[in-house]
Amino acid sequence: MITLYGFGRVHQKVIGETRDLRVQWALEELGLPYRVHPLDHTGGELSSPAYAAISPFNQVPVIDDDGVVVAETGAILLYLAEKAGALPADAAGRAAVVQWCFAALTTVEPPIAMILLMDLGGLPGGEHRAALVPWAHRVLAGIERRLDGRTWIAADDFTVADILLATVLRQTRRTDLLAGYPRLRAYYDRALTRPAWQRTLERHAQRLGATVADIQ
Ligand SMILES: N[C@@H](CCC(=O)N[C@@H](CS)C(=O)NCC(=O)O)C(=O)O
Repeated sequence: MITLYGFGRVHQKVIGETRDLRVQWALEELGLPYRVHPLDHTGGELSSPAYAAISPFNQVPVIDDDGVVVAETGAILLYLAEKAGALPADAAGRAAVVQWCFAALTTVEPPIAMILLMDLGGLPGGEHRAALVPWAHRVLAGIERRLDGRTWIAADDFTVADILLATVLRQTRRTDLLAGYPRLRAYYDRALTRPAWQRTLERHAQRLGATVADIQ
């Protein structure tokens, strides 16, 4: 049985934003049995020696699959997809999934995550935020081009790369950054109306003592 180490208590401001959602969505989507081990971040549980032993940076998420411990969201999602037989059979198809996982996390996410952090008050915004906006548009325009004639980002079928990209894009949901990108907007809606994401939101909200409306 897979154990997902996720948040059980975390600062109010980041409920609904955390990366354990990405792993839980993958588990729900792939139909793998799992349990969640809820950690109390506000109570310092991520800094405990027991958690440090499995999480190199004292962060969430981590999974433990009967002794196989994996940290880092992208690595976890690729591990789970491989375990579930949900990666393309051919090398080119697998490489495309890996490429788009990395693209989501290392090319698309940096400007978008920084803007979110500023909007949540975790970093000063102002001119710093203004400088990030053109960078965000550059990566969003690249995704818009990639989605020409495509339903999903890496393959004909939905893959874990879509989980990463859609959850990265979700960080823009309280901004107007996606306006002007019709393919991207439709892609985003297509991904986030999937039943597995809806189940993930419900379970996450329940665990964190919030409502789906609070975190959607
Ligand atoms: N590169 C890591 C980043 C993990 C990460 O930033 N986790 C955040 C939650 S989304 C965390 O645990 N924050 C609490 C802390 O750093 O104290 C991944 O993709 O898994």
